[in-house]
Amino acid sequence: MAIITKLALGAGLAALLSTAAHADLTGKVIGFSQIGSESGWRAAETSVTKSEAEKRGIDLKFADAQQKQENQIKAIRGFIAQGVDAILVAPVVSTGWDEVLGEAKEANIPVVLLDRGVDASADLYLTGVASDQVKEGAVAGKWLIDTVAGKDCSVVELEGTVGSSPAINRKKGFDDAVGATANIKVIRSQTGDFTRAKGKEVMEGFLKAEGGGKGICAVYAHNDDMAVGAIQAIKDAGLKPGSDILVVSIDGVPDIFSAMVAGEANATVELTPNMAGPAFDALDAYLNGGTAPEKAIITESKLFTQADDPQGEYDRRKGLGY
Ligand code: GZL
Repeated sequence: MAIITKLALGAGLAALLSTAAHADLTGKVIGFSQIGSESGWRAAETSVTKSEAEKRGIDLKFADAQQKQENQIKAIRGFIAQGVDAILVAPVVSTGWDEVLGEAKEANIPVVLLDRGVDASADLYLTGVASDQVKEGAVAGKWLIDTVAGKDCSVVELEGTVGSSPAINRKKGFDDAVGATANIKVIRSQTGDFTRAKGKEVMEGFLKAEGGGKGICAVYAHNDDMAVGAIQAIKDAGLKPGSDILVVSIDGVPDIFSAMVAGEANATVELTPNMAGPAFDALDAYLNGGTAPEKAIITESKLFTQADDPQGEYDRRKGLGY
């Protein structure tokens, strides 16, 4: 039974402490198979990973998969052929990894998963650094339950990439939370693939299907980028996001805080972009000390609303690689 190590640190503090804690990976060659740059959060994770690697003297080999699993598998095989010391993977979807992870294991190259999980045997990777994605959905659901305070509320849901662990888990957390109430109902749910453009397009469809939006009380988006797209669609339909239609999402990127300042978004659950710091610390202990980390390293999920100084949160994140 994998013991969960809880990292109760916010984004800034985690970056700070991992600098202090970083040990000797100088000269290590580490491959990083990144999903792509589909969202502001993903871009921040990439820039934070590169700066964390630089701080540690790591030779990071970066591969952008443009959100295609076959490109990730190709990149991982390339890292294996190069004989890298370790591999980081942010797996775009949960299934289809057993074979290539088995090849890395055969080559004795440790793999660390970042920000998403895989449906594969835990002995095929060293550890995974991610948030508790079910909890993120539940926190968003509880915020809505508390906010509507018993009033009837029809919600539309913008789901993440089909088959990805955050889409599966954030849906479960939110739907289970609101499903336990008698007044909140998810009336439509569709993937927006974690992007602004798709989030806007799907929200436009929801608004059209629901009498121009009159029937919609709230939108729950699995990430802030889809929420920002939905905000634009709501405004184009002549409604006020944040009041006519409540907006709750996940990630905590700067643009959701500027939307909160404008009164156009209501709540977000923060996801630290610094998954690499804990990943490199685990690799250091393993490669230099033979210490096997826990199988899951869980990062903090913190709710932010319009009451939590959104301008200050925007300013604080601007310098964090977004
Ligand atoms: C979640 C991460 C998600 C972000 C999105 O851990 O995988 O992927 O929430 C990103 O912004 O696309």
